[in-house]
Amino acid sequence: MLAPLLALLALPATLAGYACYDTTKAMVRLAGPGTANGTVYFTQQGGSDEVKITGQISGLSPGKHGFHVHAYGDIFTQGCTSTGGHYNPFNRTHGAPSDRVRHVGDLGNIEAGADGVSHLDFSDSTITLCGRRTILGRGVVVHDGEDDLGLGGFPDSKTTGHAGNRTACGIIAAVDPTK
Ligand SMILES: *[C@@H]1O[C@H](CO)[C@@H](O)[C@H](O)[C@H]1NC(C)=O
Ligand SMILES: *[C@@H]1O[C@H](CO)[C@@H](O)[C@H](O)[C@H]1NC(C)=O
Ligand SMILES: *[C@@H]1O[C@H](CO)[C@@H](O)[C@H](O)[C@H]1NC(C)=O
Ligand SMILES: [Cu+2]
Ligand SMILES: [Zn+2]
Repeated sequence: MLAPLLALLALPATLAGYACYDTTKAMVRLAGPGTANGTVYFTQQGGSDEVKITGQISGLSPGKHGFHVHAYGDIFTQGCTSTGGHYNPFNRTHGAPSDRVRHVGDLGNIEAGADGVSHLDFSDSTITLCGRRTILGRGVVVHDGEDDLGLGGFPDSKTTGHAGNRTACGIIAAVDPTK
């Protein structure tokens, strides 16, 4: 009696995390048009809705840079442009990672030090590596500018966070989780 009720209560959270049955791992190699490049890993333990994001990106200008999952993994047709807009399967407005209303792909900003290197080590429970709204096969984009998290008041604040040009991008590929 109780189990179906609990399942129902858990259903409406469309943006809440989606646990993978098995541990799943993915990586993205980021490269130009700009000077930045690097590698980022996404890891989701079996049974957990939390995706860990780790890695390093170098060649950035010091400061904050918008960091998003974009809708497509197509870096072939027109470079970073053909990755489309932010991954947004629920047609929401742009927001901060901590906002209830956000694009699934809204991972906020990464920050580079004076050496131009950004070390990534954070987690997100809205993106997922499995199920119908997996980020596998989609794109990651690093921007020249800072993501204003929807609050900047610019015409594109509510769609792109006014983060400016795309300096690097790559495709999220599944990798062997035991390595
Ligand atoms: C990656 O970026 C670093 C730092 O800007 C640079 O020295 C290196 O040549 C770049 N590597 C590639 C493959 O572009
Ligand atoms: C997405 O939302 C906007 C308004 O926020 C609406 O105009 C548009 O029709 C919606 N698109 C879809 C596919 O539902
Ligand atoms: C964005 O890129 C375009 C094309 O390379 C360039 O003309 C423009 O100045 C860039 N914008 C900024 C703000 O850097
Ligand atoms: Cu972006
Ligand atoms: Zn967004």
